[in-house]
Amino acid sequence: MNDPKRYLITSALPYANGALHLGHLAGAYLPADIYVRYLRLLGKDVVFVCGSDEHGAAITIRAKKEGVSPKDIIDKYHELNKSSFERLGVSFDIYHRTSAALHHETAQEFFKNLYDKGGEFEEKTSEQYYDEGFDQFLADRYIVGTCPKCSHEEAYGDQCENCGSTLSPTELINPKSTLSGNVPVLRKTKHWFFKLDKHEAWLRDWIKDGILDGAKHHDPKDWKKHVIGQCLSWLDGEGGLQPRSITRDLSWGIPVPVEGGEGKVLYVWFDAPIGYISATKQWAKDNGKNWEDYWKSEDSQLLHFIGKDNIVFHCIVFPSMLKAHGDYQLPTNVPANQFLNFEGRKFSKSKGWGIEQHQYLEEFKDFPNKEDALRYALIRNMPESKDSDFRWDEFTDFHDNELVANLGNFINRVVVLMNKYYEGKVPVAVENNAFAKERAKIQTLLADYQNELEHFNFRKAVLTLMSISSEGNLYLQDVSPWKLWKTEPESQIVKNCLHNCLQIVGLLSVLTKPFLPFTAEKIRKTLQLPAIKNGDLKTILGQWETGVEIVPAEHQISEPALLFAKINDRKDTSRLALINAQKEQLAAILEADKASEREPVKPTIEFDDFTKLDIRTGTIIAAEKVAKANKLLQLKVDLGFEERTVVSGIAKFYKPEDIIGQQVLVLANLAPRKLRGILSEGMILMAEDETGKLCFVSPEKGWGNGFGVS
Ligand code: B3M
Ligand code: ZN
Repeated sequence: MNDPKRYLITSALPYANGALHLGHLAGAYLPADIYVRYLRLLGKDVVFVCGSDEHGAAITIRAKKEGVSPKDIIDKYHELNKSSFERLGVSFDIYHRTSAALHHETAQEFFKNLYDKGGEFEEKTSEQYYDEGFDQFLADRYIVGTCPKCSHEEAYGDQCENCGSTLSPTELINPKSTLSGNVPVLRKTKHWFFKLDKHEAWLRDWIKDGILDGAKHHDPKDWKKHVIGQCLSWLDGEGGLQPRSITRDLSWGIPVPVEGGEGKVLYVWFDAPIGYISATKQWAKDNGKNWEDYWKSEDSQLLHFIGKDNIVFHCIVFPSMLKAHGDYQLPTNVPANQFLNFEGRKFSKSKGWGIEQHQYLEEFKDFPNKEDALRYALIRNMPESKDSDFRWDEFTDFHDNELVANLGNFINRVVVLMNKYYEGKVPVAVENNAFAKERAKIQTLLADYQNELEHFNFRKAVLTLMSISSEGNLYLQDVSPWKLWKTEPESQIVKNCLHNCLQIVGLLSVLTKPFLPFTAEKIRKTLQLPAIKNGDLKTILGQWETGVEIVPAEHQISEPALLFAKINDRKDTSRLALINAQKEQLAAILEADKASEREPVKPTIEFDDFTKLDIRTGTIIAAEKVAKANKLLQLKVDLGFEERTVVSGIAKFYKPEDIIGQQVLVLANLAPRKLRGILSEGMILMAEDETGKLCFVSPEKGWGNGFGVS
């Protein structure tokens, strides 16, 4: 397994019901693209597949909301996401669709195969929510209600987006149909369940020890800890793995291809991962290849790049499906990422918090090398092992301090000097031993670069790339050829120095490719070297090691080209203005959020309703804690005409001894009620401050007790 013949790399198939944001890009697409580009540079046979996931209730819900057909929705977002990926340099070999006929056939065949085997599925009749008004069963997403875990009132039947819990519709408190708003009823319906429980034992060996069918399949040490941790929590969770329903009562989706399946479709999470197979089939067809080489041969490695919310499907459910089918290879790794937040919060489309890929491309259309600027910021902060945060200030710092001041500056200086001293013609190096130290240092860094990439440590890998560029800068500074050139323009030291620097630039032109593909090609153009092709990394690594020139002597390079333009530039503030505009939008959202918290939330009342309230001034004359109730204080309030006992929920904010003598407003005609056995005869008016603390609403000092308030 150490040196596979082929690689099949997948990125999660995004739902075609919306545009993708930067969090998606950093989670499952950019890391896969880096890895794939790296493999290609090594000359490996690799196929990178992705595409739109076009089934599932989320798509029909969106269509209903917009009053269009599901097909309109998927066509729109398929195109939008596909083109945004392309523009950002995500280099899929195919971006397929699960609405394609080939996919429908493939998924149905897969289902039939497991069905015909017997023993993989079981049929169960169960009770599911049904909307009587709309005359249909409700997919989990069509039911909302209160989350039993966190009390969020708009949890979906399959998941609470507030606390992240996985739910089943019957767990929701006060369930409602999103179609009609009515309370759904439970009705019997038949479904097919995939017997995951049957697969538990081998899955455990496979995940924990990397053992499959009694042989070593992979080294679990190569898997990310959080991925294994999540898998084990499923495997070792209460009750272990349970059969999972893989059909739904819906009309949008892939029809269930067996008797009794009329009116039902495959559950979207059953057909979506099969989408990787159908995408490979389509790609193979288009390119005269055999798809089975990639899926069924032991010489082939399968890797799934996903976000952490998809781990169970890619590490437990889909591998079980593949194993049950037989003759498919299982993934050798699933390097899932955690989540990227945006300026300290979760991305939220409804709140406008975050930026979508296509939005970035449009809003930054005049920003030089916007694609790589974004890729770089996302890689530097990639949520590889824990959640991370995208911030515009960091975007600016990474860009100006690293891309501009390090990489761009080194390449620019070398190219400028080359043109100035030698009209761009690479000088011949003679007795070049002085460079041996730097050469060896870079040799070590090259090994680190490869090692980090191979272990999906893309943050570290890109930093190593930057270290190589720093090495170049240091060397150039150290020799400072401009000093010598002034007096000795023909100096061999100057020639050697620029020759050597140019070799580093040549190296960088290839090393940048996985991360900064646009920059890489720009550097190639400046060097007047051919566009990068598969296997080039292997070639240059060999050249570096053996001292063969990457950019040969006498070769002609061209004038410097702009790679990156500083954001914090006093002469041209346009780029900083773009960043500031982003930050201002966010500040406005935060402001609006605060304001909306203060908006009236209760329905309007008539004046007569208001006059029913008898609010009086009073003074607290005694206060004590209520036994066994840490929130409550028992107060005695002088209302002028009488003393009242009032139980008030302010114990968290005030000590009894501190509030004796406090003037207050009391709702005096509130019906008395017993709290903890004490009759409370009124209510003290309190206001909440911005920290959530309750404060007294008091009459101006010096008022007597018992006066009315209007
Ligand atoms: N469409 C969920 C998601 O976009 C789902 C992934 C399918 S991968 C086979 O997060
Ligand atoms: Zn919740």
